[in-house]
Amino acid sequence: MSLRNLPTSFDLSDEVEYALAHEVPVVALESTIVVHGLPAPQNREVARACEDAIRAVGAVPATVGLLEGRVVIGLSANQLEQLCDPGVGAAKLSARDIGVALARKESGATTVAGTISLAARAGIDVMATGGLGGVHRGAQLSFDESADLTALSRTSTLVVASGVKSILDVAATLERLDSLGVPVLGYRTTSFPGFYLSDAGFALDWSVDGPDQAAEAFRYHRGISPTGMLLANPIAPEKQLDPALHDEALRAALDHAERVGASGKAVTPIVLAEFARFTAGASVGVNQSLVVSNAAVAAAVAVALSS
Ligand code: PSU
Ligand code: MN
Repeated sequence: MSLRNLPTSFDLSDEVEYALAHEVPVVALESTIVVHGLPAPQNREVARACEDAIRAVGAVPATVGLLEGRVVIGLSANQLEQLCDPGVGAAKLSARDIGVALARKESGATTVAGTISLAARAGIDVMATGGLGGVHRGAQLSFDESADLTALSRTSTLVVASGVKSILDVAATLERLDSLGVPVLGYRTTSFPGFYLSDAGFALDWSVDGPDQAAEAFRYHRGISPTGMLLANPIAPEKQLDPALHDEALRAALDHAERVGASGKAVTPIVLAEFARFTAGASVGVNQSLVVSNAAVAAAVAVALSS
């Protein structure tokens, strides 16, 4: 991890800079989930709760985003507030968008793909999110597959997520992760999590019993492969969304996205927002608890990696 070779467009918060220089474990967080994935005011609560959960385990949170043409690793609450300001109009930035956005001095929120690309450049090995992006339903015609997958295939980062979003084609996404050489490890489970649901109904080849085993597997993996790793941490069954409500909401949200003609990067935010409306906010509460749990697990793995 070299702070010396950072591009001049990077600004690290003092806390993150200190941590990286002194091998204090750091966990990257994305800003798209806050700006485009969750409604106000819960989005601010989630951001704060994730940072608290990471600190509680002895790691340092580094929320990533672009502010006026600077890459910020370790956004302050005020900076994140700027990104959430509708007046700022922060774009949703995947990995491919960042160079152009920097050239135009823009502000924007980074997706998982964007976040791991930048975090890895700064020497951060672990990231937490809610649900990874993946292959959308109907992708055989639309070709809509999240750049999160390809970014994970070329970035040596361990991402902790509750599987992939259940709005996706989960089976196809697992196949793509296989093709791309990205290992999927169940965290204390042998079944792939289903984002709002504890179990998506797919058996996993590998499972770990805690942070030490996860860190050990990632250490060996990165020694022989350039790809990242997905650590799949399910929401506790007693906290999941009611499965019947989930299935109804899913149908309604996908129908809604089709009716309004959503395409490209607008699809995921529109489907998640409609999911929240249909479930009267229940999906937001579930999303909130799973992402905070993922942040805590990511921090524990970062601590294990640094010891
Ligand atoms: N996890 C969540 N909510 C979200 C996301 C992840 O619980 O909104 C975001 C992440 O930024 C992820 C993005 O990278 O959704 C995927 O978007 P797309 O399908 O357009 O690649
Ligand atoms: Mn897409």
